[in-house]
Amino acid sequence: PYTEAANKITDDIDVCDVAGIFEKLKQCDFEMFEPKGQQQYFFQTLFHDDVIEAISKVANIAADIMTSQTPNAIVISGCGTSGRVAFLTARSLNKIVPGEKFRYTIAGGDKALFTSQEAPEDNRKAGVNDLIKSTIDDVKVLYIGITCGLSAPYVAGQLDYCMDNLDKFVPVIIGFNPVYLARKNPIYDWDKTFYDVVTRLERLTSQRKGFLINPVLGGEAITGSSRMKGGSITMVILQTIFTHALNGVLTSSDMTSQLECKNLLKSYQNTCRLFYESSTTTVTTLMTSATQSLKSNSSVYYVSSGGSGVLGIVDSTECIPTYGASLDDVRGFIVGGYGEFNNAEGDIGSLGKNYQIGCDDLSKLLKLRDLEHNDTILVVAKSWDDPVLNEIQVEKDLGTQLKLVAASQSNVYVVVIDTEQGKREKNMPDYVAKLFVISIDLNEELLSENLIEICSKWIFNAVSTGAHVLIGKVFRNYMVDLKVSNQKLFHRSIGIIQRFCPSVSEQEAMTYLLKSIHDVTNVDDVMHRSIKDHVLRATPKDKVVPTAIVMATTKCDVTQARQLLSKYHVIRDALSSVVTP
Ligand code: S6P
Repeated sequence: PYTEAANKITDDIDVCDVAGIFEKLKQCDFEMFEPKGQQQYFFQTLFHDDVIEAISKVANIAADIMTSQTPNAIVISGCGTSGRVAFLTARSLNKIVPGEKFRYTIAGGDKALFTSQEAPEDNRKAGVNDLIKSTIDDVKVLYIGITCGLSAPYVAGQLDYCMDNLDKFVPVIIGFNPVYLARKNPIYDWDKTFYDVVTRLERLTSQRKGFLINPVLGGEAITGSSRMKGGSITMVILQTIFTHALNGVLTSSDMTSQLECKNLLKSYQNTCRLFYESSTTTVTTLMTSATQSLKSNSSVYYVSSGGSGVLGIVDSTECIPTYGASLDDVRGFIVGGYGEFNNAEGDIGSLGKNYQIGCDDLSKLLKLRDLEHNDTILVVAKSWDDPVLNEIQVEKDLGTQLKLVAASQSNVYVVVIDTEQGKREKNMPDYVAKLFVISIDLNEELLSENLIEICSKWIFNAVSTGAHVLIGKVFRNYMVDLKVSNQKLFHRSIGIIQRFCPSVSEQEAMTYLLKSIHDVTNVDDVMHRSIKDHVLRATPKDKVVPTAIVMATTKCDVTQARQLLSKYHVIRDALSSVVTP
């Protein structure tokens, strides 16, 4: 699948400096709109007529639901990043569309907004239950399931349920593979695969009873890390659908409607270009600071307001499963805390520190940090009027902790995304030494909030990705030390082993993986177990895939492989010592 393919652009990202990493991330993001390489000739891309047509049709249905008086709803759903983007979208639309018509479901519930909950992704029954629960009182429902890889069982279950109940549901799937590359592996406790379910949807599309929006984007910068391009283009598509619906799409002809969608998508492409053109110094400086923080066992803290605050929290959450980061490595905070975050389950801060997301929580935390820490605090403001700037614009004498840290050794960076050139920057307090302005000239009044928000996602994604690459978490463009915590990651692990040991077959790669998961020299006793069992055993374990790679490369046993790995602090160094280029 394209969503699991390594991207040639980032083949050597692990040996690049900050400028090189920034350039590669930029090239990869440009591909969202214009994929390079052969796939553009064979598969539909974002601007393909079929994609635009589907977006415009879904916008029509959304407009209908948004304006109707009957109890109708729009449910957006997904796992991991896809579910978080679903939440972000529903949250912001409920603020502007009356009637709380937007709902989200995410595998693992609201906990999954802040921590990685990968096992529930494989639970298709939980998907169905969550969907039924959130739409119990509704007559008509537009269901938008997001699964970048066309693979998540949680979404498959919901989609199938919608197709069994077409009198109530209009199902839509957003993903980034052609249908024939949808996942064909069996789903636990079910006789259907994702492929079966999505081909059923494909048949419905000709009758306009269902819709499939699946442009190909080119591989992710870090292989399989769909939080990046996948998450961004999901935002672009959802925002295009709903902006178009809000624009009064019902009154326009098909042709006009499609043209308007195309123009909206072009605004994002234009913003992406402008963003990368004007942010090199800012982002590379931030990457360098974040790298130094992580290297010295210190933390990176993001602080923002509104949707950008949510995106900072989302980015920090993803560092844990993507890079095996600790809970403290990268954390996000939002101005106004839970009151502003506005998730369905409300304040769940009592569950632990990772659920504490307000600026007050950050202030308390910083009080406990001693001055030896070399933290990076990144404040992203969407304009000169952004409330986040008040968090740092306090009188020195009032002494908020955020200010105190600014005055200490910590690095406080303030980035203002400035779309109103000419409206001068307010006086920043003199302790904010590091002020960066990313100037983007936007003409799109209606979209501008969304366009700026996505820029903040690109900043957070680049900083966290760059820093983790620079501390050696990535080998070539693979995150090899992934947690094998669900079916998708189990299969990805087999692919990674084969990538670094091309002489081993898929079956052999799986054997090495099982040896590493179960700590055995002979897999006969474990081979027959289900993938679910293997995943359960693998989830709490460290270095499962690197151990398998060392075994496959050097033909040693599991104990010897672990011994070799224990000699190195950095996985990249360990694997470079055994894998020949
Ligand atoms: C990816 C992220 C994951 C995925 C999740 C859903 O970078 O860490 O949490 O979002 O696995 O994937 P998909 O393909 O169903 O959208």
